[in-house]
Amino acid sequence: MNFLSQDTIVALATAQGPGAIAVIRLSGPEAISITNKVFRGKNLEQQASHTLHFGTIRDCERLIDEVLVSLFVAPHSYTKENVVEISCHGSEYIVAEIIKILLREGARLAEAGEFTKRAFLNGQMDLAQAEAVADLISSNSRISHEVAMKQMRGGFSAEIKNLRAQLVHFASMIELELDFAEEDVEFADRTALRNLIHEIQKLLRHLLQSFELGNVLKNGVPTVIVGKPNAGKSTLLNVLLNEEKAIVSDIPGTTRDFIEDEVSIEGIRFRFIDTAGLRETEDKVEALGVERTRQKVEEAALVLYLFDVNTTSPEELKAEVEDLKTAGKPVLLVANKLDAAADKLIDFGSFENLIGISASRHQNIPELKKAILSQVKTAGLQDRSQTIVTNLRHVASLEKTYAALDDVLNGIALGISSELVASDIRRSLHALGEITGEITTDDLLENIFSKFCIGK
Ligand SMILES: Nc1nc2c(ncn2[C@@H]2O[C@H](COP(=O)(O)OP(=O)(O)OP(=O)(O)O)[C@@H](O)[C@H]2O)c(=O)[nH]1
Ligand SMILES: [Mg+2]
Repeated sequence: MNFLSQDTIVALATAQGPGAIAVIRLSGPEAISITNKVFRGKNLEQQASHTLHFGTIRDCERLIDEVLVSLFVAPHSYTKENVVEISCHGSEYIVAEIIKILLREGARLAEAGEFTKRAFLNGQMDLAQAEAVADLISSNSRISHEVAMKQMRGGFSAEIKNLRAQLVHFASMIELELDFAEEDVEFADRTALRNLIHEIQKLLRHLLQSFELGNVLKNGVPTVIVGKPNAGKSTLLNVLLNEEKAIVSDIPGTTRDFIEDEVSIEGIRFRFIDTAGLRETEDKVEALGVERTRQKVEEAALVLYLFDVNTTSPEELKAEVEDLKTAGKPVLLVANKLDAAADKLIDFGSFENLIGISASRHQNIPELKKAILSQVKTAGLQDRSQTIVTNLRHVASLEKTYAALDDVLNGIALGISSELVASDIRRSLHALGEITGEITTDDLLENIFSKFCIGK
């Protein structure tokens, strides 16, 4: 596949705002010649690829900045086009001036994700790899970084290609099955075909199941801390965040609105949400807070139910657990203020998923973190070679592939014509091809790359 772009695009590749240096990037047939027109130093059009050149950028005779220019001559660049990167001083004014004169010399402003889109269209990377570039940029924990890096380097694509190869193999078996049909070996052959499809579906199921974890890795785990007023929820939030984020006081009903922040535990991001204590109240503002707490429980992936062991009876806790169950979320019961009554925990021996702590004394917090982690399905993380799907678009395509294979199986069971079976196989191949971009539409590309930042 080769996509010949006429335009030369330009954009700031580093973050907006002042910095030590800023990098302005150009890509396209005229990238080097346009830069050369405003650059004083060596003649850039006569330099080798992968070389660096010091010089100045001038607007006619006015000196704009001293810069360092990196040259990448097509096809040896990120986009496979001519690429120039101008490192200038990181002033917003300088950046704006340089881009302005590059535009005047014939470049045009890049659209969001256009560099990476060109890299994809020119065959530098497939679509799943291009998407991983965006994931890599936004990765913010050890594991989300690891998964994005693996996908960008083609790990996931290799898995999809492997599935495709198996399906193509399957298609050829169908032809074989046709040949053998007349020789009356149909039954055995079909069993083999069915087994192959089952094998492929098993792989697909693995990939689909990995999304539960993949989604957690990408978006974090919203974890809501609920409980009666004064249970110590805000104290616990502060302990987990390692920061005095929420106001703590001995007045029940201190927290009115929810307070949240993110923290990483063993490489997985959790968003902890402290809430207004759950109770019947006459106070209008507090009542609103309680209502919002219920909403937060709806949105959460995990609920920490915190209670004061000194003032809560097992019967009360049981009633609360019943109530929480209706939300259908995993609940971890956290008995707080153990420092004041260490032996009280025995009363709660019959509860599952219960852990005792003292938030204010920082007791048992590592154990609590471990318990929180255990609520997240991290099974896939043990085996570092397993592919984890993190992208909803990929899930949709995998599901389509799976459904098409179901149709293949049904077709075989019903003894429909081989042509129809073959058409269902093609459908499954098509759906897989959407992931790596063998099959694309303009809308799809627009949708994917418009979410990138400008300059990437
Ligand atoms: N002894 C003891 N006191 C604690 C512990 N954790 C919190 N407290 C105290 O309990 C009181 C209430 O703590 P908060 O963290 O404000 O409780 P909360 O659940 O956020 O309360 P509301 O915001 O009113 O719903 C404060 O006086 C804390 O110092 C603990 O582990 N042991
Ligand atoms: Mg509070």
